[in-house]
Amino acid sequence: KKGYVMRKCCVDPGGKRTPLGKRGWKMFYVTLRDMVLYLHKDEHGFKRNQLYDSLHNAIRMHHCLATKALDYTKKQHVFRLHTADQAEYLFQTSDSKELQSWIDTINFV
Ligand code: I3P
Repeated sequence: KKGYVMRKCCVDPGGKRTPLGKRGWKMFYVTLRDMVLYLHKDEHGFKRNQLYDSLHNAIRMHHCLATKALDYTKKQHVFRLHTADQAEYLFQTSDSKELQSWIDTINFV
């Protein structure tokens, strides 16, 4: 699965709250492959900078959990991703169908 999503970092790996200045929403072209979620700057980056991107912006999906972020009301179609290393991210998708599709894909990889 792949596509554009918005991401917000809430809790960094290790469980500490993401510091102010790094909590903003940012757009990524996301691909899910071999149990790893790769966050690329855009589709172009997906093709050209795969290694760089994968080293710097990859989230291992093993023992991750994606749930609808019903408590986050500032944006629509948002899910929360809890990772095995205790990080927490919010991802905004384009519509409710995409939201469910990302959640199902992540939870059943
Ligand atoms: C953050 C940015 C986020 C905001 C976050 C800010 O600032 O404005 O959009 O989250 O609020 O800290 P920065 O880009 O300087 O990190 P929301 O969009 O959810 O309000 P927060 O600290 O309450 O998460």
